[in-house]
Order: sequence, then C-alpha cells, then structure tokens
Amino acid sequence: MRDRILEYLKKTDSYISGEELSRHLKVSRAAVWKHIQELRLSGYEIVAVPHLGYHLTACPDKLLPQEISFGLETKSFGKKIYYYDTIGSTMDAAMEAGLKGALEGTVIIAETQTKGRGRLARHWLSPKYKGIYFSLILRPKLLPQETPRLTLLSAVAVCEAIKEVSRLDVNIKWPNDILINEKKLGGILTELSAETDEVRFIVIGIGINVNTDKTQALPHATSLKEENGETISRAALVKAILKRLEINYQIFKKQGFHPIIDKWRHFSSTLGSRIKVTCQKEHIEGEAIDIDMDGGLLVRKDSGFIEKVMAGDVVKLG
Ligand code: BT5
Repeated sequence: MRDRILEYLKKTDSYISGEELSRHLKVSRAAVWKHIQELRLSGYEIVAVPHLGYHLTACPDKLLPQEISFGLETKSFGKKIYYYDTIGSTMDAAMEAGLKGALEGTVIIAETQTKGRGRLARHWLSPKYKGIYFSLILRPKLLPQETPRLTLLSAVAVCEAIKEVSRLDVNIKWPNDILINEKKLGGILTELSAETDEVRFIVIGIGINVNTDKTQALPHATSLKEENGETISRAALVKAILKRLEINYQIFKKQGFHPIIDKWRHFSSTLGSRIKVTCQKEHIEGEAIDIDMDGGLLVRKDSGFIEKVMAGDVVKLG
C-alpha cells in the first residue's frame, strides 16, 4: 500500500488530496495518513496542506526497493529486491538466498558493507550512501567453466549503463575492472554454486564508486562524482545497470557469446596493449591480442607463442 501511495505522489505534479488517495486505493483516510507518516520516516519529504492534500517534494538518496522499482524497465531483473542498510557482504546474502531457491533476477543491495569483498578475498571499500553495492542471482544453463562469460557480460552492462547515465568514457580492464582514465571506478565479482558439471546458480556482485569522495586509502580509485563533478542518482544508475544486464543476458541466451564479445572489445582498455598478467605466482608478459569464447585473455608472448589466461591481475606496460 505504501508503495502505491508513493506511486500516486510521484505521478502527481501538484497536490493530491487524502480523499482522492483513499478513494483510488480503497483504504480509509486515516490509513493514508499512517502510510504518509511512514514514508516520511524513511526519508520522503511530503508536504501536507489543509484542503489541498499531499505533495512529494523530495525522495531520500537511498537505494530503497521502491526507488529502484519505480520506472524500472526490466521483466525479471530487480523485481525482487532485498534491501539492507548495513550488511557484511551482499555476496553472502545472495548465496544464502540462492540456496533457498531465490528466483533468477533477485537482487540483494546494501547502503554499506562491512565485509565487502573482491576476488581472492580482497577487501572492497563500501562507504555508506556513496556507492552501489549489489548482487544479482542468475540461473543460466552453463557449465561451471563457462561462468567467466557472465563476468564479461556484466562488465559490458555496467559500462553501457554508466555511459547512458553520465556520458563519461568508461572502459573495462580484463577481466573485471571498470575504469575511467585508467583509475578504478568499480569491479565485478562472480561466484557460483555448482555441481561438477552443472551450475546451480551464479551470483554477480557489482560495486561502483558513484558519489564517493576521494580517499587516501585508494589512490588508484575514482568515482563518477570525481570525474564529472556532479552528484549522480544512484537509483537511476542501478535501474540502468539492471536494464542493460537483462538485455545482454537475453542476447547471450538467444545468440550466444559472440555479440557480447563484440561489445566487450569496444569497451576494452586491455586489448592491443603490452601487459603483464599475474596469475597466482606466475607472471605472463606480452601483447593482449583478444579474448576467446570462454572469456579467457589471449596473450602473445615475445616468443610468438599465444597463451590463454583465465584469471589474473593485468598491469599495462609502457
Ligand atoms: C573486484 O575485485 O574488483 C570486485 C569487487 C566487487 C565488489 C562488489 S560490491 C557488491 C558485492 N558484494 C561484495 O562483497 N562484493 C561485490 P578485485 O579485482 O579483486 O579488486 C579488489 C581490489 O580493488 C582491492 O584489493 C583494492 O585494491 C581495490 N578496491 C577496494 N575497494 C575499492 C573501491 N571501492 N574502489 C576502487 N578500488 C577498490
């Protein structure tokens, strides 16, 4: 009911009376008043004027499910959202939800994480109300070794969404870094629950610095606000990401990985460069020439031998 009242308030440019709301929603005026009070408590600024009614003047800068759902152009992604003010990691909550049978497209989102993580259990800094930290559950028919494709697909979706919302020039550093001007804006973490030869479900974790202020802790990081000097609506960006994720996921399911690779190449800051990849304790140096159908990076070494790398950290040389 609260969401429906909010919807009416958002749709109305001026005032809407308590009587009109109670008539449309078939509840008493007292019930409308109670929901208005609750909305105010969660940060909505609603003016109430006798004889005129209610007018929404400001929405909270929070990633509340109703803020993401409003105007969300997807069929299934983000239709179920679990929201946390503070959480350990959205990945753990998503894993738990996945094991309990959560549907494909379910989102777990938080305003901050106390144990946000990157690959190899590295820490992911998640300042409150500044960034986007969410995990999405997918249930594709894939072999476990094919899941890196979804990391690449998600990176493409994030870049497309950032371009749509901010017009900033954004790139992907293989496999999971989102960069602007060679600085890290965000990252993607893919985890899975699988049998030996079958994926049960996949969790895509996405972290993006949106309105994050510069921090000494991460000299090589940046945020959208830092790059274009403006505060960006985090909810609008989450909606754009979910939309692009769903579009690319449908393309992938219907047409395979080729169209995604083509898009990925367009955003890549890695291909064509001389690089060093560190994978566990091994280093491979050479030219990054392409990615293959598994999402692996193909590196041409000085000997001319082409090596395929499935995971690692890339540094550009020269
Ligand atoms: C990543 O790992 O880049 C994947 C990050 C995924 C985070 C999301 S947030 C929602 C979901 N829930 C989680 O718990 N995680 C996911 P990796 O490539 O391993 O990079 C990790 C490294 O990035 C760290 O060692 C730091 O150097 C750096 N880093 C940490 N926090 C950062 C931040 N906020 N912005 C930029 N760089 C950061």
